[in-house]
Amino acid sequence: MEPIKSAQFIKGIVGTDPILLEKIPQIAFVGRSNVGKSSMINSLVGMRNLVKSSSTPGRTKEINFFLIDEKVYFVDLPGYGYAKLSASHAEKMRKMIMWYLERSEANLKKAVLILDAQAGPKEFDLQMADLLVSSGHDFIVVANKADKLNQKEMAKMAKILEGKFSNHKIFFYSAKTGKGKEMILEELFG
Ligand SMILES: Nc1nc2c(ncn2[C@@H]2O[C@H](COP(=O)(O)OP(=O)(O)OP(=O)(O)O)[C@@H](O)[C@H]2O)c(=O)[nH]1
Ligand SMILES: [Mg+2]
Repeated sequence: MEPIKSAQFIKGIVGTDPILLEKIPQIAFVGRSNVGKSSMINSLVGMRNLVKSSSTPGRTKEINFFLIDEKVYFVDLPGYGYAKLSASHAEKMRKMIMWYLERSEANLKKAVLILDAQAGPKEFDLQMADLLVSSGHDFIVVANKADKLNQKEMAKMAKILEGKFSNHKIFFYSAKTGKGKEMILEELFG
């Protein structure tokens, strides 16, 4: 699989926008706050600072569109479902995400449901999986921050994830080291 050659930030939206109706397909990165959605996009494209990421949960506040190799949009969504976020912020983000996935008529090719490989699947992740299924979106599961696990822990987590997401492809990834990148790029573009 060839590496991504170009990536540029196009715009951030908070509601309806002409970009949603473009023919260019979208790949959306969804998941709880702080699981590493923004970091994963940076790491997949090989640009450290394309997307702002932060150790403070709630970093991403808009639905951000990045044009990848002139042919697909990576869509970085805000996160929610994180205990340390204020209830009002989380609710606002929840509504925005629901709208994008359920009602915006976005040209979504695939969703990437990211979760924390160490924390494992949380109630939120399962709810998000249900939402993706009910809104008709195809998705893969990525357990990010796999650099925090040893082999044995990873094997154990793989079993748990297979139990919860039996109909979906599951990948371990590390946005920190880039381990797992080839397989994910192959899945998204191959
Ligand atoms: N060890 C490790 N840390 C990571 C990895 N990916 C992200 N992080 C860290 O996790 C924190 C959150 O990363 P973000 O990419 O901002 O997470 P996000 O899901 O975009 O968060 P929101 O925008 O708040 O929803 C940052 O401190 C990152 O450096 C990884 O693969 N391994
Ligand atoms: Mg983010």
